[in-house]
Parts: sequence; C-alpha cells; structure tokens
Amino acid sequence: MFKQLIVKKPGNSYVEGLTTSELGSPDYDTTLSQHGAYVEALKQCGVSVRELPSHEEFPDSTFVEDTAVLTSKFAVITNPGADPRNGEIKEMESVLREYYSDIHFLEEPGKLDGGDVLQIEDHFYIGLSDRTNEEGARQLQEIVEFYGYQGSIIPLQEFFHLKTGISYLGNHTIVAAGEFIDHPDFNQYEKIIVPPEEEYTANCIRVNDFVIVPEGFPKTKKKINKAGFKTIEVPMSEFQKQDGGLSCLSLRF
Ligand code: CIR
Repeated sequence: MFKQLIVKKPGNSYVEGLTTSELGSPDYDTTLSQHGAYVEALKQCGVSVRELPSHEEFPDSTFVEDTAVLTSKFAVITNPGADPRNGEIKEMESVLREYYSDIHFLEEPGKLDGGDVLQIEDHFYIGLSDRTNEEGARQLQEIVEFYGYQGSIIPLQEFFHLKTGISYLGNHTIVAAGEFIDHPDFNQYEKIIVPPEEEYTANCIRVNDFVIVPEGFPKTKKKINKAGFKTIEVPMSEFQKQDGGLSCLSLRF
C-alpha cells in the first residue's frame, strides 16, 4: 500500500526538456491538463498527493522519479545521469527530510536515475542505461543489501530506462515489453506481454487497488483487466514526447 506520493508541476520550460523521441514539441497547456488528470487518478487510488511547485530552471523536473529511490525504511537521493537534471536533487532532499530520517546519497562517479530501479517485493532490479552506470548501480545495491533486500544489476539493450520496458503490478505479475519478455532474470514472474505497437504502456503503475495505464493502448489494458486488476486510464501524449512515462511523474511510498 502506498500512502504518500510526491509530484511536481511542469513549468513553462518543460517544452525545452531533454528528449530522444522525435514525437514533436509538447503543448504546455495540454501538458498541464494531463498532469492534472494524473494527480486526480492518484487521488482516486486513495493516496495523499504532495504537489511541488514548478521550477523553470529544471525543464525535466516534473519527472521526480529520477531523483530518489524510496522504500518504507529509507530514502536514497540519486545522482541523476543527465547533467542538466543534476540540480533537481537539492529540492528533493529537503522535501524528503520531512518524511525520512534515514537518507543515503549516491556519490560520484556513480550515476543513477530512479527510472532504472524496479522493486519487486524484496528485490531491487537496477538497470544499466545511458543514465545509470555500474558504479551508481553498485552503490545502490550495497545500500539495499545493507537493509536486507536483494539487489541485482541488469544491463539494458534497448530501453531508455529499466522501467520504460517493465512494471510490477503485485501478485507476482509483471508487465513486460521488448527485451524483458524473455529476459532470464524475470522468468519466475507471471507475465503480461505488451505487443510492440503498445510498448509505451509497459510503464504503468499499481497504486493500491488500481493500475494506472496510459490512455490509448487497449490490448494491454484488456490483458491487465483479464489478469484481475482494475485500471484507470490517463492521457500521456505530452509526457511521451519527452521520454517520460507514468512512473516517472511520481515518487511513491
Ligand atoms: C529525461 O530525459 O530525463 C526526461 N526527458 C525524461 C525522464 C523520464 N523519466 C523516467 O523514465 N523515470
């Protein structure tokens, strides 16, 4: 169960953020209304949502997930792999101090984005990507193992972040796309397979009794419903344009 979520309003500079997607420039007003729909969906799941104000200096800072890794026992402030995003962790540290007394920091030369970390019960899977290097992954693994969790490191072939291609829904069930469909590290889980044309929906989030999915991917939504999960759809086109998915927009604990 999650009780608390942190989100951050996109600023006007959001449209100038980092992207590899070639889907065009986001429209700011639509971005704001989609962010509002995301916050409403979270509230429907029965959580308290803390909405941080926008920050023009950091165009990508609405993607709060990359700044921290949170558990019920401790928080880890990351060292984000993209230089223009690195300053985002300062604000997040002061916010997280209100909730956590046990806070760890990833240190240079370690780099890590929270989007590369997937917790499945007591196991943390840590992706190696353009944003997360071996040293960052190793530091996080050491921290989680100190608390009695397991950690393993997964080099990515194709996806931007680990969670771009895989999500955990609970009940031993994952949603998997592309390179994760037959990945040996995830073979022990029940799998909901995402077809190639719906790859974007591999990034979805279970929040208490619901799975929030991006709007417009009916085949995967149907499979998630058939597996026994209730879904809420949220329009995400303007976040997809900047390489962001549903998980990226919140920190959940
Ligand atoms: C970036 O390039 O950092 C942002 N435009 C997208 C970050 C997406 N975050 C995530 O997948 N956790």
